[in-house]
Amino acid sequence: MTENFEANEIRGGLDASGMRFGIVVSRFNGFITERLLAGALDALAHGGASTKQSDVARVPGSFEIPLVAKKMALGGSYDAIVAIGCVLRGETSHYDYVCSEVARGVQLAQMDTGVPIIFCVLTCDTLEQAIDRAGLKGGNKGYDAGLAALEMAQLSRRLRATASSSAGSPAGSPAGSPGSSPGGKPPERP
Ligand code: INI
Repeated sequence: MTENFEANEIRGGLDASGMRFGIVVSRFNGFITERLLAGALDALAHGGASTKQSDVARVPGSFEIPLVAKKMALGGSYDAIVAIGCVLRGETSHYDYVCSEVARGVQLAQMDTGVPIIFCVLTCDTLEQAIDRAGLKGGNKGYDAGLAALEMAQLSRRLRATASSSAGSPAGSPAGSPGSSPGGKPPERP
């Protein structure tokens, strides 16, 4: 006889209730990054988030994003963070250094802290390509990042709730580690 085992699927939805979001925005190529920020805030509003549920930190350039994203994550009060920047290829290898360090730094920051950090750093050859991705032909990548933040925030909460219901510890608290609270202790390193 065959039995029908159904897997328990854990998904993140797009409901922002009770969530807090941190957004780091680079001022370099602000013409693009401000549009991406508007798109991200639009997506969070789509999930029901009021502007009071998000804090925006501005940094000089994309290279500075990972440190500030990590500091926000370590604060323990955000369910997800969105990292917004725009790097345009110039005539030197500067572009390659900034691109690789911001990508590596953001990934390290989210792996170190356990807080989802959505990567919304455009890396384009031309300004036209960036414009297309900040509200024209390519849609708005900031909006996509906002949706990803909603989904990852909720998925992380659900995973924490699942883990604590099997371990018998408190569940459903925002950000970071099991049992952490807004403004509380920084999440423990995994
Ligand atoms: N920062 C960007 O965000 N985008 C760029 O295209 C860029 N370019 O081309 O130089 C850029 N440079 C600045 C860099 O991110 C740092 O702010 C700077 O090097 C100071 O650390």
